[in-house]
Amino acid sequence: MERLVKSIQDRSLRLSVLGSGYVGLPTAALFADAGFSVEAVDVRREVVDAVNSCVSPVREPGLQELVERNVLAGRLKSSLNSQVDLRKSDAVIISVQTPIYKSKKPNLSFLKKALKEVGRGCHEGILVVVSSTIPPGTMANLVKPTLEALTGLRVESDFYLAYVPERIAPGRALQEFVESPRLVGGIGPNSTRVASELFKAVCKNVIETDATVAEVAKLAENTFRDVNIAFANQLALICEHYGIDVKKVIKLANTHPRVAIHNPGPGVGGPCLPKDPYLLISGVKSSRRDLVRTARRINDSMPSHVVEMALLALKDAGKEVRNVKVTVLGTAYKADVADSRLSPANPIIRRLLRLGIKVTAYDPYCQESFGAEMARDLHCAVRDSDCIIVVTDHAEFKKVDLKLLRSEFKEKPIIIDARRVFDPNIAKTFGFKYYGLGYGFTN
Ligand code: SAJ
Repeated sequence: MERLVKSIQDRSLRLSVLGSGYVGLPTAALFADAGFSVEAVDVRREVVDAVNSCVSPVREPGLQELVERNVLAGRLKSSLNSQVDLRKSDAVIISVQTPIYKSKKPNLSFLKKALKEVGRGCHEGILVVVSSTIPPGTMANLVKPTLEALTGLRVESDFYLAYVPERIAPGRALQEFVESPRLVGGIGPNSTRVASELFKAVCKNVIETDATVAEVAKLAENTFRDVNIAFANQLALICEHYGIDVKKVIKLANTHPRVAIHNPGPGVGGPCLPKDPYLLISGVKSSRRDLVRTARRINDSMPSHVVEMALLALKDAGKEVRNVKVTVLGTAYKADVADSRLSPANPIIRRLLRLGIKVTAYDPYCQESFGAEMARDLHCAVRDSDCIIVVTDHAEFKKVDLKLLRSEFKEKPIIIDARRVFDPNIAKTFGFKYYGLGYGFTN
């Protein structure tokens, strides 16, 4: 163990990172930048080729420079899984996806495949870290027995095994990787010690715990956020009922020193929040998970609510659905990222299209249109439009000059503001019918 610790301190440790996606590639690049020799491994040849030619296949602020600098310095290289010999690595970080099936049950097939590969290269003294988000108990009941069975080695005495969940949000990945406190949960104290030493080379604050606590804590963070947003969404519907503004309500409630309600929106998207609550509850009986499931159901119902708002508004304006054009602003799942994974724009656009509505989408960062026509800029997007639906709160949308834009629209234009980016009074002044999520006023 001391040899491994020393190789971390003098940076002679050779690290492999399995999975070069949104989490794996920043991980590999940051460890390379800290002075380690790092191999970023992936099954996709285009990813491997891109990294080796100094191009980051993941769009994330600062990552391109980091990849380029470290590939040129010879500290970072990328390889296909089939080319990797983990026997040459002193440590491996597993950073593969753990999606859920349609049934909402965890799909651990990518992790199991990675474990097989690690099992082949596992040798005495190696440190194996899992960074993928996993259901509670996976380290103790799947990862540990699988690796021990494949290698004949014992965790803690022959090799080291820890769970170190990632906490990085797209758009701020590099900064958060370094600055957010990092949980390090070893299978035992030796594993915790070496994993902790490794992550201290990059992360400013490392908190030691055990593997199962770290697994539940990681899932608890995202589930808490999902439940909080579900509450904000339900509050928005309550405020619509009472004809008051949820923004004012939340602002006032949050002046209480122990209250911090999140923002309502058109739905919860992205790679984590729609899935992690299901990982948290996957192994427990139904009487112990109803809050989490209800929150998921509320958040999943928000796209439908937004479409209903639009249909009512069109009806009120006397517009026939088969003759209207609706513009969706934002296909990214959240503000200022080029990432449309599980974006609420998807169910909103697809439902509008199914109703026979002509839909145009515009997003300053994302090319994904979910079947709508994609406009190249805002003015093209709203030209001859009857209604805009704000799905993503990109900074660009908050700065929109409604006065300037007004002439592009057809008569009696409608704004469905599901992110509350516009001032309702300004919108009304320039002739828009304004409907905001949780804004319980009719025009
Ligand atoms: N959203 C709301 N209202 C809010 C906040 C967010 O509707 O008040 C929506 C967003 O628009 C988006 C979704 O929720 O559609 C998820 O966005 P998010 O800001 O919660 O962030 P993610 O999914 O990009 O990242 C989360 C983060 N977790 C927490 O903040 C607890 C991040 O730190 C994790 O690293 C990441 O999940 C992950 O990978 O697990």
